[in-house]
Amino acid sequence: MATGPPNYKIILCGEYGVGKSSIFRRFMNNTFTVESGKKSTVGLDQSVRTFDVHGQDVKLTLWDTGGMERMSFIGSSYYRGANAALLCYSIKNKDTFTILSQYILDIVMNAEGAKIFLCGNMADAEGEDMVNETDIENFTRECGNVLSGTYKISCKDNEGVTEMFRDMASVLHAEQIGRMTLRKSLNVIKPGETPENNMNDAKKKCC
Ligand SMILES: Nc1nc2c(ncn2[C@@H]2O[C@H](COP(=O)(O)OP(=O)(O)O)[C@@H](O)[C@H]2O)c(=O)[nH]1
Ligand SMILES: [Mg+2]
Repeated sequence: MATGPPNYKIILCGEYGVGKSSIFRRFMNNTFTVESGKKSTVGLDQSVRTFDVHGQDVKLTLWDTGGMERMSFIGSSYYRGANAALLCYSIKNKDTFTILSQYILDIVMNAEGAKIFLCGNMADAEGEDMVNETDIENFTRECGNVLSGTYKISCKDNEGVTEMFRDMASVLHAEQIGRMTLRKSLNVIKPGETPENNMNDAKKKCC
């Protein structure tokens, strides 16, 4: 079986215009453009980057929506097998924040087991009716333990983007290691064993 660094799939979620493609471009080749609008390429975009997590290579594959923001347009392949969803909003647009619970529903329904991270983009912006700390605290409380991380970034100023992905890589990998350790300690299936003969062994031991 092919082995290599673990690879975690992350999907970008959130309203049109919050900066998902800008996050994607920062991730892919560390660029920023003021251009908005739907992608020129058709379909979904993916990019892979490797991060160092405590001396181990961990790959993240980031998926962008290609301009089809809602589940109904995007299709289930986008969500399928996702290890994480980056729930994006624009700090300078409250509407993109208040709608997030709908996106959480999409994620929970279509990407079972995916960890959800909250990302406020456009931290460089200044204005009147911005998403503030109280809004974020209230939302985080309402979400209970649904959120695995909360970040504020600026794609424009390149603030916090790499740190965010490094943290996500570390959280996702720690969870995976935890799951593997648990499986090992439960001794569910030993190498070369099938669940059936493992059961038979257990029966032999107890009878
Ligand atoms: N001021 C500011 N503008 C940004 C930032 N990130 C993205 N934008 C702009 O917001 C607009 C929408 O970004 P885009 O990445 O296309 O959003 P998407 O529709 O969610 O993919 C573009 O004009 C970007 O240049 C940011 O951090 N700060
Ligand atoms: Mg986009």
